[in-house]
Amino acid sequence: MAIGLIENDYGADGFRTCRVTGLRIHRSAEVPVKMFGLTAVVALIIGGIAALLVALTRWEAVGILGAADFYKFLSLHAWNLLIFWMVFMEIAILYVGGPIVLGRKLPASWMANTGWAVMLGAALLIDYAIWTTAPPDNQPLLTSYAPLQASPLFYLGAIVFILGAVIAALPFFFCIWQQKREEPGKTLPLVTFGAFITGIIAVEALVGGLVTYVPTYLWRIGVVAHIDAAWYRHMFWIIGHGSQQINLAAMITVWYFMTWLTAGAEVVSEKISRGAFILYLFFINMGAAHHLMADPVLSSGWKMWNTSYAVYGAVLASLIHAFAIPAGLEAGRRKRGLGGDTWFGWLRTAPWHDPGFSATAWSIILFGFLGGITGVLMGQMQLNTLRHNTLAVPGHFHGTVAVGTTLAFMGLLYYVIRLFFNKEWVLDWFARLQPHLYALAMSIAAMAMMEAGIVYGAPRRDPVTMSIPGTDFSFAAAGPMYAIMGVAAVLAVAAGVIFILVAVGSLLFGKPARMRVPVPLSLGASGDRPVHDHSMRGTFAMVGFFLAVMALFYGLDWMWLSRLWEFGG
Ligand code: HEM
Ligand SMILES: [Cu+2]
Repeated sequence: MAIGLIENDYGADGFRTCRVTGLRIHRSAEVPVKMFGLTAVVALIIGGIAALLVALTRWEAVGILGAADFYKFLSLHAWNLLIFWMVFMEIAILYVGGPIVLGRKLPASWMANTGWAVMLGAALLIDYAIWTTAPPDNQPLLTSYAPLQASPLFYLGAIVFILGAVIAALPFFFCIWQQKREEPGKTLPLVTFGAFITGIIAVEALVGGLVTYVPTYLWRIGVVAHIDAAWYRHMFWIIGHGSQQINLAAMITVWYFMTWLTAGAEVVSEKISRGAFILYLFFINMGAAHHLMADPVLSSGWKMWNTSYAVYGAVLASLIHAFAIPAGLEAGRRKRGLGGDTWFGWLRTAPWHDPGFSATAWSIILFGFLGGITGVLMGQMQLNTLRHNTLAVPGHFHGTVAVGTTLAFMGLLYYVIRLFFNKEWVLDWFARLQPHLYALAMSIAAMAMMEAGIVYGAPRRDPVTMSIPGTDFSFAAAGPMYAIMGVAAVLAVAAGVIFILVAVGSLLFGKPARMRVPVPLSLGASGDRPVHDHSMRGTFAMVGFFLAVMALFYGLDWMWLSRLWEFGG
């Protein structure tokens, strides 16, 4: 059974031609994509179960877990979703963006298998360490802040996982190197270029992870006597924030890929989109400083240079992609004669019933409005104080990783099932509904967290949600927000369950895929005009609206902050 799932009909040279995209796919690249994709889905299941328990605890009317279990499941939630679900998917994305888009073999594919096995072993070790953590050890949560000590196995697992990811990423770089040697004059396709930038950012982050976790492990097992807490925080965010940069760059690469594949998008300006990826390369790591805004050790000048100047190079890059991708969709569809000559016909007639498209489209829209706007605001030194350590912080990053990135990866997986595993989706109707339900529910959950954090000051990482023990301080007023979050969380988990049922069900029981070239990939009547010659007015209107919303919340945040100052006076 498993062998049947992994294999396809390849020619004598190991290649097959994808009947939908026309890409030439080599076995050495396709098999690892499937392995990494499947493993990511397993992590999604574990992290999703933990999500339900954690959310039902924060919904104080249910309050399902006690404090010790809360932190155990919160740690499982964070590591299985933010690290394992994402990183296994990202390695798969490197192989799609590299060898598969280039029509090449994956060189040294044994390294892909080795990397996968090492990462899987490490992931199991980390889950085991979290599961068996007992005093005096603490649950690591995502940040494993020293000098609070976690299980030694946890640090070991983190190191091994990082090494595994580096091993798995290497064949991708070999592939790019071979391509450039054989065809030095040819530029890489944009998706490959995006994957390449993702890969470089990933290596930087992973090296930062080793710099953090190797000394911390040595300290934990007693080889090193002392660990400096400020040093740890500073180093940790190289990987802590760095892994979010990987998520972002990988997600944007998926956006370009999936809007092309499912809806006929084109790249309106290669130069501008590539330029935006390059901006990430230089500026995005400075964003790491936004995690240290309240840190007493670092100077204000350091914080401001990084978060109020340098990081806008990366914000600019995101704004460029936020324009370029919808514009490519609009112009590409207009070129194909899809949606008529109205402002938004191209969007209205887009394949919203196709979960590959709807997941991608919601990912783009909601990442921008929920994750992006709040991220820019709270990455700003003064406004950060409004949200610091409140539930608004998880509210923000569920807008980015739980709504945005997770939806994009789900959308990609729908197509991995169809195009690589060659299976039609089972429960077709549920599959079509799933991205919409998940997008809606997870957005509401994220917004309720933001509201609880900003308006009521509800703390993050706290199972005792109604009061601060030993004080008169009560969060009772936030009760309705916790309830909204709880109900939305249950719905979001339900949408996650549907995704798993469709994914696993299709692999086991799906009919052989019969999907043909989607209509959008063929050209319409005006297809001979270059893509940038077509109107993008719908996109201009939408990004104008987006910028207006961002300006509005920027103003609101400053107003709220000024109200806080009144308390002090
Ligand atoms: C059904 C989906 C999800 C629900 C209902 C959910 C809910 C929650 C809740 C209630 C918290 C605890 C907030 C606190 O007390 O501080 C949390 C934390 C967190 N979640 Fe999620 N989540 C979901 C999906 C995801 C996904 C997909 C990711 C990553 C890809 C993710 C990453 C995290 C992280 C990193 C934390 C913080 C852990 C820490 O503080 O160390 N979540 N989530
Ligand atoms: Cu960050």
